[in-house]
Amino acid sequence: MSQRSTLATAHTIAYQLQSLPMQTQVLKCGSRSLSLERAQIMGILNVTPDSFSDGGQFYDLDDALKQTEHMIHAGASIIDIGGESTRPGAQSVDDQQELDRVLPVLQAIVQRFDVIVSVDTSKAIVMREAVASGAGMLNDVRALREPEALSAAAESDLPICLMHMLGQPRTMQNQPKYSDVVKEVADFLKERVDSCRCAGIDPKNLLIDPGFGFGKTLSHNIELLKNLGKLADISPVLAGLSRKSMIAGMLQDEHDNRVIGSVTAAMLCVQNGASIIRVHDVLETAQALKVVNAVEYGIEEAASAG
Ligand code: 7PJ
Repeated sequence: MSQRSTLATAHTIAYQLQSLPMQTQVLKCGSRSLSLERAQIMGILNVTPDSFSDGGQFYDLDDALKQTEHMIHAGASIIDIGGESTRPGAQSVDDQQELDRVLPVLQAIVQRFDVIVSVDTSKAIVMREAVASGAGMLNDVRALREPEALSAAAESDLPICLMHMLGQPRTMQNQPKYSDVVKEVADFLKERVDSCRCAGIDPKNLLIDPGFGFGKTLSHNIELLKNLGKLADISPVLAGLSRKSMIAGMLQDEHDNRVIGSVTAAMLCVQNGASIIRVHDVLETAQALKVVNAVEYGIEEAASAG
């Protein structure tokens, strides 16, 4: 039995014993709700000229909207817009540049589609403007450590993902070292969760993320994937490993197609307790997730076919 269903069963038994109504975690993302009873897919929309993997591809507004529509139809319940590239060695962007990249796309998506929009940013000003423009979730690879970010997130009253990163994007892959990667990442995330509580953020709004590839070697990433359940005991887990170099590292070949490797790794994350998976290839991931869910929960709600 997977970590997800073991946890779910333990919860069910606890509630049945107490004759209480079963509580499933539901995130309030502004005017929309998101149930975490089953794993959800977050589709990646990078609006940067230099982003890793799909950099430059969706920089144009029309292209960004087409890709958004495609991801929604394929099964994404969240669209994550990022205006700062955080690939190793990436240059930083200033406030205005990031606002100019993110806001027009965010506003256009909110106007046209019924979907939760998350904004991948570390800057308080981008968080505040994104909330004012209809964002339903915040996603910070620096876990609200930049000036004012904690208060901007607290004011938003939206779900926020806190990610672990060792160092800064420019240098993070220069020989990252841990004595116990799982414990150190968990301790960091616990400390950030505590800081959020102290800043007045409702713990129900917090998601955590080990930050695959952010200051980690391949073996660190694998260790974290195997032990994702330990993080899920702290808060619901969001995991992103789509097309990252850890996938190429596991495939051990020079071919550029990382899709099947990414989907497989995403399913392992789900089995190990992840609530949200952040991916480029939504259609392929959604298909795999349907198979996992059919086995895990039965086929009643999955489309029944011969
Ligand atoms: C992540 C992210 C991730 C969260 C990026 C890429 C690099 N946010 N933003 N988790 N990665 N929460 O898309 O490969 O792993 S940018």
